[in-house]
Amino acid sequence: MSLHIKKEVPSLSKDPLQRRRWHLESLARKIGIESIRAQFPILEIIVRGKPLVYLDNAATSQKPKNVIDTIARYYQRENANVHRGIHFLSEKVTEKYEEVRSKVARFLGAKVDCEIVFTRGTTDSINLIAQSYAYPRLKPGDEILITQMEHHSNLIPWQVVSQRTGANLKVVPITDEGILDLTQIEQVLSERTKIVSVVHVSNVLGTINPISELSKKAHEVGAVIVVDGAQSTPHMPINVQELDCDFFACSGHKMYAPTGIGVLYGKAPLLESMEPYQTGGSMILHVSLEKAEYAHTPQKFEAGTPNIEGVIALGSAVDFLQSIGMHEIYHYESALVQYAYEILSQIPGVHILGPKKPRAGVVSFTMDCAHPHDIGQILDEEGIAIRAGHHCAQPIMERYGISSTARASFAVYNTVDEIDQLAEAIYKVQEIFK
Ligand code: 7TS
Repeated sequence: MSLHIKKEVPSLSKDPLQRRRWHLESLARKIGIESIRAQFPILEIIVRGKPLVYLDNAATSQKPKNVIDTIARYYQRENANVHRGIHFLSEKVTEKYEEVRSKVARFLGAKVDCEIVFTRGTTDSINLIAQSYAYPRLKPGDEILITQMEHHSNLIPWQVVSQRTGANLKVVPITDEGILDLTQIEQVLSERTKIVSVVHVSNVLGTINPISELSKKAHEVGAVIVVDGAQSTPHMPINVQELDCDFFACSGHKMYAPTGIGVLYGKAPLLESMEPYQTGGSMILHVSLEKAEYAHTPQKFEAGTPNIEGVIALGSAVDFLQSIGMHEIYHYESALVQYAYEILSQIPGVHILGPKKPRAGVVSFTMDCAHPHDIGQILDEEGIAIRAGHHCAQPIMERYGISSTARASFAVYNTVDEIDQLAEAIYKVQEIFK
């Protein structure tokens, strides 16, 4: 069996999938999909004789031309070190670097620029919190609360902190549907809870967690809340005031910026109260042979020469996102993910993980007839890039009694046609393995 999408006049169609398709096409036109796609040179490449269909955006997104140009321009015309030179180039690049800090602060809704620390990515940001905030404060008997749907980046740092401090790591389970049971959270939260660390959007289930509600509950018991925003920041408007989180971590490379650059947002008084994560050049006020007086946040957390090119290109990635609009991106991508969910769930023998709605970014699935790696390989022959594996979230796999899934993950440049091609290729997998 293969897929046949009927081309009819919208008002005449009774097929909900067909209506969803037309709706998506009209949203795509509104968002300017053709001009968006034209900004990504990599989308023109041919893979195994077919045009690339890139559906591995949760691993890393592709980069628009303005980001690529920014990197080239930086090395061709702007390169110098920041925060240490009095010459023209150094002053200019320091200015640009700090301008991006302000831009990111506005993008995430931070109150002041010094709440934005540049890191290597989400993993680095969470490790910074674990080492600089949690490790010096936690005592035996204290509790750290995470969920069963965390990426390893928001699990292992807390395992290490609890091993070193004697604090207990508590895990909120997920339901069969792949959402958090908020009543369970209330039962686990207590005065002993010092840190709640939770993923905003699951990279496997697509679940969107109710962060502001969780923040309220965490604050009621005097805990701080850390949000892993790796999979939410590229797909929806983020406002840390509305989320009322204490820390928020994200990765540039999943939001159209280069690899090796990320952000940690932290409330200013918390960051000021923390010891540095790393020490060395560029993070001090004064140093003698005996001791050092540290700079204020954020410099205190940016020891050594930072990823200057990454920061400046992150600024261009934010420009790209804002040129479309985060609300518009969320609206379009939600419709895209819903369409993918609907079309894949109609294929016999395909099982999708996570809730139908609301969901963001990803559709992970298994098939009765084929292993996820075989699915990935056959899709690759069709020029379609997806990821197969445990997605660095092995506790989720364990929860559902599986070892891996196939995962299609989306970005603003993906189209309804690409999802149809994905579905066609999945029918092909069935034909091969039946
Ligand atoms: N948190 C979540 C929810 C993630 O999805 C990822 C990466 C990370 C943290 C770590 O981000 P990094 O930039 O520091 O590596 N997730 C994936 C993925 O799903 N496929 O490849 C990487």
